[in-house]
Amino acid sequence: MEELVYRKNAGSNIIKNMQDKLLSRELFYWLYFFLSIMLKCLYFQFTTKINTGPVFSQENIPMFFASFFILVIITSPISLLRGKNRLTALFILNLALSVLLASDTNFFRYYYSILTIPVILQADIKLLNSVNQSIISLFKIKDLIYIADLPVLLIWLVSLRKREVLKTRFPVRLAGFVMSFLLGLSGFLAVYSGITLDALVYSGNFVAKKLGVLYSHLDNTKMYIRDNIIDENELTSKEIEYVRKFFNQKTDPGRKFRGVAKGKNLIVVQVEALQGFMINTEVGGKEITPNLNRLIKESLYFDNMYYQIAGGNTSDSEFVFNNSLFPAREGAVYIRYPENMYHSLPKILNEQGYNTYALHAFTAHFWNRTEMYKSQGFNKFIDSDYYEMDEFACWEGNALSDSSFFRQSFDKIDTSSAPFYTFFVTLSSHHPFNYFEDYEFDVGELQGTFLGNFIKAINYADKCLGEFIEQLKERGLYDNSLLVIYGDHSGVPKHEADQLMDFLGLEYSEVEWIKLQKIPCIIHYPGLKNGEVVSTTSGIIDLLPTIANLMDLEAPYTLGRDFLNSNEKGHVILRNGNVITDDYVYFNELGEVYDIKTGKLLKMKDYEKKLKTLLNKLYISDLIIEKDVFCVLK
Ligand code: GP9
Ligand code: MN
Repeated sequence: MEELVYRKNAGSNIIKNMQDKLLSRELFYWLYFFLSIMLKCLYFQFTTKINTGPVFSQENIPMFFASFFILVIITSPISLLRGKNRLTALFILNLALSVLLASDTNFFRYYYSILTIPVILQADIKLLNSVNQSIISLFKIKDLIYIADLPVLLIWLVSLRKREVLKTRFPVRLAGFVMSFLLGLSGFLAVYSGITLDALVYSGNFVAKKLGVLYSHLDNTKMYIRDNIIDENELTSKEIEYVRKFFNQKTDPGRKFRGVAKGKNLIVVQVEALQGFMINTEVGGKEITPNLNRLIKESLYFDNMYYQIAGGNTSDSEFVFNNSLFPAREGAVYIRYPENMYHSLPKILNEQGYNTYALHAFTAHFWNRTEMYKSQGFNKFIDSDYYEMDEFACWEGNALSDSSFFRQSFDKIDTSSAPFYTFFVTLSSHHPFNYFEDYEFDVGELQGTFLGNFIKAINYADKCLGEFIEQLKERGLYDNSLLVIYGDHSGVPKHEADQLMDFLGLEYSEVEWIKLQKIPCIIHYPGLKNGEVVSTTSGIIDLLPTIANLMDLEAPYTLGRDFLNSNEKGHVILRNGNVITDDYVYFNELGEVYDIKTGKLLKMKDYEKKLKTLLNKLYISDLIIEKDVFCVLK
């Protein structure tokens, strides 16, 4: 009897031991899977430089946890599978994610964005091009990290016998699935709620930086499904008529300054992060922008112009300038709508026999410029490949200095056989500005601070613009061209507002802050000697109609207005629905209107009608961009 009990106990002990062994083996397999994929995700984030600095710095922690919780969500259904199927599924998932991350890495090194469904659908053009052109240079030995663990895992999986795997009943498996899914979801939502996905910096890369590459893929897919499958995206004849009517109703604003630069070259410089408050401002008795200040004295200077970017940053300003449309509602119009038909400034000038060039000494595919410059009609894009990288000055120290950029540019284009349009996009004064910390411009007590470095960067950009203007004069182009210089967007993010307010002697308020989001705009036409300051509230969107008037061109499909002629009150509509006018500021999210001078809250009711008319332009712009209206409205 005793022996029987002993045997029974021994038997259940053996079973229990076996179960424990199997459980620990299975747990080990899962753990191995998580460690391996997390390592690969982190490798992706840092090898692409989407994230920088110490891996577990405060900035990177949300990305780390978000990646982990998304991985928990993705793997949770695997708990439902029986026996060895679970481990096989984990292996397949490991393989699939590894291939995805390796492809992302290669693609990112070339196109500066992760793979998205539209890109995969265009694989023949984009991916194969990148494969043909530089697969070997893109691949790095350390990328083997993506596949290094797979052979061992495979051998292990194949040699594993069925009885060596933990057997569980369905209710246990179901509980495992539900619990892990909920854990993943709640963990992710907790991280997500702590992140401000500020619309102004929204982009696939920004999402990947903050919430990891895995979530960025889910986010892209969600956007794709919404735009292409759920949304009824057909353009209706009613919509075409609506847009047509809107443009037909536009009245001729007037003829002041008409044709003062007719037939002349057009030289435009979009300056990185140049903000209005830098102009005519001194630090320790020295002007920050002496060259621009000098140019202003003999130019039209617009001191009340705002940038209007959304998710496409620099590229949005380029788009707004060249098309007089608003940026896309979400993401970058350059990336999301490159195949649309646009009535862009280069196209208008091409029709007049101009040669049109976009110049930017950076990787051509950044912001999808190669595609978008083509869509906008630029005859040629002079990108970093055209330049000798002989001098660096930029945020990562690896981009051509503005000085060298300007010095080399005119030798790369035809300036004699026909009038030309050159669209320069500078780079040196790009955030973060610590590259300029040791640059010789005395900023006094601001030395070593964010603002101090920004001021130095702008002082450097101004020096290069000074050299550029000298060059224009030496080449005889200054008196033969319409010169337009403007800033693309702000350089001081809101979290650095205090220092800026101190520097300018202002007290922070939302109204004061929005008033600081101005960019300077300087226009010089041949023969203009005495400068004039134009203080009408305006935006970059107004530049195309204004230039069209100065050059005696027709630009019927523009949403901006010629602010040298318009009899409307000055105003600008921002992409987020905020409106700034000569008299008031409307904050869209708050639904509140403030007096622009006194900062006093005004009665919303008095402005509702006017605002509705103004904001309708955003609707028209979205229709045009999202439904490619210009494809039929030519
Ligand atoms: C690089 C540069 C980037 O091409 O234009 O500018 P950003 O959008 O980051 O300001
Ligand atoms: Mn920029």
